[in-house]
Amino acid sequence: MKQTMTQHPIDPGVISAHNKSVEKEVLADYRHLGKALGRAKIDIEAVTQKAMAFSLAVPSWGTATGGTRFGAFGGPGEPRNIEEKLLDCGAVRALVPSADRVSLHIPWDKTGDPEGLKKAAKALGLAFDAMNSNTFQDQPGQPVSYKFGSLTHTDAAVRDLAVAHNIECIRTGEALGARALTVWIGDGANFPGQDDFRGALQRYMDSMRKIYSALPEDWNVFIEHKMYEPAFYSTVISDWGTSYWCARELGDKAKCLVDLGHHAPNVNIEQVVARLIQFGKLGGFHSNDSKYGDDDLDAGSIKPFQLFLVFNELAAAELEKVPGFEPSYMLDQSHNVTDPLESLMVSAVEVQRAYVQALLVDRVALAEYQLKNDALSALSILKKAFRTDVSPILALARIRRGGAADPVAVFRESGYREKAAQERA
Ligand SMILES: [Mn+2]
Repeated sequence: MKQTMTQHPIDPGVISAHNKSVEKEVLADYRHLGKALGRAKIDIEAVTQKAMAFSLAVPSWGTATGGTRFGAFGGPGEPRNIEEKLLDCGAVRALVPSADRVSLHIPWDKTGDPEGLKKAAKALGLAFDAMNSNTFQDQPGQPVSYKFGSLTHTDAAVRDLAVAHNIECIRTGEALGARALTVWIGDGANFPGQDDFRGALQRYMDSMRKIYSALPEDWNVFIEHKMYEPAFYSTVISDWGTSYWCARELGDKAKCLVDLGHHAPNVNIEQVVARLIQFGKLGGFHSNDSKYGDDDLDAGSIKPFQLFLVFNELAAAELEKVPGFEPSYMLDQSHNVTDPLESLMVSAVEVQRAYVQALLVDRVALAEYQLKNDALSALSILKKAFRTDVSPILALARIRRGGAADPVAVFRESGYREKAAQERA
């Protein structure tokens, strides 16, 4: 791996030339928005500072075409190893600076040189977010199979293997400077009667206690629930209630992770988020969007208002300084028909957009309308913030941190994909 001090996957000259060419318009739009917000007694500079401080992690696995269980149609220049995935994340980060962390998946991102990987990440302006374990696939040469489960398997030898793998993820993460482990299991049943519901959850807790006890002092473990798939009748960690119970039983370092696609259709996810905030157990997010199930579409592409409502709860908790509130924002998507890096950029911007819109909610007025049971006006307060086009704030926040006013346009102009296609042929 190259040991350059600072690496520029995207030529900074291309970014600054682009920014210069649109600077006048961005600033004019920004001033116009600043005036409108000023009338509502909102300081646009303070909002911009918060937008600049916003940070989210991109998933290493999101740099390549994910596909569906029916197949994947890969594009040119997709990364072949963790070093190339990291470089791709560096390209995203160069254009959208809020995407300044990477979430790794082991063993997909297994490395024999964590020190080198850490250096490479640092040179790209990246840090490592939560480590993700994988016990939903068998690896070559694996002595026992996860076909019928991992942490909850009926055979102790399989459970032990899955526990050991999670501990290996923690150790790798320690070497990389990560501070959390996300555990999602595919365990569950395809047929009624296949699983002993209570027995499986008991075995899960036995396994998780072993993983929990291997956590370093300043680490968290995030429990990610999912209603269905790959198991179609039931999953062991099916919903936020189960996730919450497990996290509470395990201890302070255990928290719940909300993947936006892991719920039944039409579940009120913002209310789930509010509950977890209230119970001090909200660990983080996997952002994506969906129409029917766990579709893993780009964040904000189908239900942007729902994303806003989720961030409305988060922004409220942040303003109220709810103790222990420090959620980790991550993307978790599968790209089928787009350039994966462009999708990651767009999603990173959309998540940040929802956050900034949520900062504009007039919470004093909202509380008054709630007290008066004026439902119509309460909704109008939320709609007013949601309808505000905060693009100039997002653009300026990116420009100030060295990113691009229009990330996708600069990415296409930079020739990064063409170059990758040549080098990774
Ligand atoms: Mn997820």
